Amino acid sequence: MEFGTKKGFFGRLQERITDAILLRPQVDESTLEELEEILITSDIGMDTSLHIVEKLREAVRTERIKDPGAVQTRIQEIVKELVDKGDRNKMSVDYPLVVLMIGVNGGGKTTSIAKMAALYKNEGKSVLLAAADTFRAAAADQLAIWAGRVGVDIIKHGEGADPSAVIYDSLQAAKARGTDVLICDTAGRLQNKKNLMNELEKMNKVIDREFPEAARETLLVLDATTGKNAVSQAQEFGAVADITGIVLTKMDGTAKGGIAITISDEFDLPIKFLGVGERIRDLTVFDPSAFAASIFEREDAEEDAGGDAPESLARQGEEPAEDGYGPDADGVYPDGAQI
Ligand SMILES: Nc1nc2c(ncn2[C@@H]2O[C@H](COP(=O)(O)OP(=O)(O)O)[C@@H](O)[C@H]2O)c(=O)[nH]1
Ligand SMILES: [Mg+2]
Repeated sequence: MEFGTKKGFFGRLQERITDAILLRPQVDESTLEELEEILITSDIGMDTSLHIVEKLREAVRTERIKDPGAVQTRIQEIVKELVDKGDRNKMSVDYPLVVLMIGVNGGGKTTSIAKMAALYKNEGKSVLLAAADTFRAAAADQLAIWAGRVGVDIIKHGEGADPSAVIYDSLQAAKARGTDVLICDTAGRLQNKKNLMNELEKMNKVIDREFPEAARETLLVLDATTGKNAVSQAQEFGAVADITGIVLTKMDGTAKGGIAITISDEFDLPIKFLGVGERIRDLTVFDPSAFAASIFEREDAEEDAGGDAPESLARQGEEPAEDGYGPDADGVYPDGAQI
């Protein structure tokens, strides 16, 4: 899979780190200071950069690391520790499952919902989509087109409808049909925090009341190319919602992989998925080890941070079934659309 820059999520960062370490015969305090500067001037935030170097300094001291190669390995391990939230990096495996997708407009919510729907469908799960972004008619239409392509059902109301009413109807439908996974799209207006909070609260109340037995996930969708903005969105949405995970989109168009580390570290939020393109298959289940390994991946490296698409949602062991969702080799969907 391509990740936009041939050098992967970390772009020039990996080169700079490798040079800083490997050009020295031996690791010393000045190596660590240089590393600190490189990290701080990358898209990894100040606090997380200092955190990484602090852990590295401790390791160099206690483990008496002198060999540059060993430092590389240690950095990789530290990054893995920061992004590895164990089972929290995985989606709930309890069903029925209700997933609420939140995030600002343009972040990739609707597209990610379609991709997730395809993943679940591919695993044999029944999926229903709720078009609760009722702010613009186009939003529900866009979701309906994706639902058609993926081959899952959708519940939608007219423009301007109460989002919670859409959720309510979707919950009744999900219960009546025995749906495994209900994924709810929401509007991404953040201009008025109070409104957003009220709306999310209302939707959550409806779900709690109507479907208390369902497992829940609230995923914040963040556009990785927006760097620091994505970090402040994590903060703002985190203040109004119980976020259970992050979908980091547009990782194909950026070398700003560091944002995954910052968000994992500063907000203790698990990354669950990486969006790596606009097509239905361009979603990978986040793998902490593979992600950390990609820091030192060179241009010719075969591995990527997500593994082979389509990914399995299963925690382990279960192989996804092969069926014919999504575009053919030329990128043409069953409905003739081309993406
Ligand atoms: N390159 C790339 N584009 C993406 C990705 N995810 C979404 N997009 C694009 O980002 C734009 C906004 O996506 P959309 O799902 O409508 O965002 P929403 O407003 O949050 O629902 C669309 O043009 C998508 O095709 C991704 O992982 N990679
Ligand atoms: Mg949308």
